[in-house]
Amino acid sequence: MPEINVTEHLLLNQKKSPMARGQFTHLVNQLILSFKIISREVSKAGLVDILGFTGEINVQGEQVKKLDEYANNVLIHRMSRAGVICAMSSEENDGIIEIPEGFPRGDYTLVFDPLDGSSNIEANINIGTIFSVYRRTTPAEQEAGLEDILQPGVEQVAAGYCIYGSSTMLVMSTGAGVHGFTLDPSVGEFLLSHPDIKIPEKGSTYSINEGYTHYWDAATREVVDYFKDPNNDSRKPYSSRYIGSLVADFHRTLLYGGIFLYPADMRDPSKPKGKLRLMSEANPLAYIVEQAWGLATDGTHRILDIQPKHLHQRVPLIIGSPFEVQKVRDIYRKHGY
Ligand code: AHM
Ligand code: MG
Repeated sequence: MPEINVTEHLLLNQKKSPMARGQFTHLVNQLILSFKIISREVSKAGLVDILGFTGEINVQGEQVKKLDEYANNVLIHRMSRAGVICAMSSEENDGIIEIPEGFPRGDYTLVFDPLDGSSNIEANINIGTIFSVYRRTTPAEQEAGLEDILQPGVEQVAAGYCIYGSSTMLVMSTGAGVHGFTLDPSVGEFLLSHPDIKIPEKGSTYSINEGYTHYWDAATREVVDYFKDPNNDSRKPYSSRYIGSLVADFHRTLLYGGIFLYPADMRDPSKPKGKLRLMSEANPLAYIVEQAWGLATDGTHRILDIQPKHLHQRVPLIIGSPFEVQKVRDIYRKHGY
């Protein structure tokens, strides 16, 4: 296969996806540079004194790790000065991130989780950056605001994630399929390694934090029982796989098929909607999975159709191969969802 990088791929696919115009290409190039910088820091994390907590608590009430903060700063700094974004939102920041005075504004808004799965950093487990790009909805002369960001996932014009692991890989879609690019450190470029990814129609693994079984409702318990049942449609139990790092669990599910679930639970009455965030986690992965012919639901609604009400809204996430996601929807429907 001739070596081709992300920008070349975008330009080659211009007909299928009209996104490869100058401003959008520049946006992707700035994201890529941010991912390379974050990847460099992640890969030397064991070598420098960058691991550990900063001692601060982020807007979700979790302790902030130094690498999360680093990744967040890289993305905010680079993307707010790129001249292509008019407003941003990060999982680590309470409100909307405005573009500093004096820098040009562009047509796009960006939502990101700078370093998902960061509780796994010390164990050398894959972590990743997740992102979504939208086009602004308000007139360009106006200062961009919340409404330019709070759009349903179906309005995304691009989304993806960069996974930092045994190799660094960018998986993204601009609405014309899903393509994977692996960072070749010897040339410093993300090269096309996984063209046109399609999730298998049916898989053989399920992925859920089963430690919370006692907090689930009857429908979710029946769902998981189905996957473990030797008499299910596959006539054998599914294998259980759970890393606890969404990007890693999703990436495996995308490539091998099967299902990932983070359902609602009764653990914390203040979080009745699950743990994962609609804007920075569920929407971009739902966009990717649908572009790869998979499905994503909150149990009742298609994730991409949900109208977000606030930036850090949580949502149950059930995502993966069509067969398994449809099965879960059927069981939930039977329980009156
Ligand atoms: P984070 O954004 O604070 O890293 O939290 C999200 C992570 C996901 O990567 C993962 O799927 C989930 O939390 C795991 O949660 P749990 O430990 O409750 O299973
Ligand atoms: Mg996260």
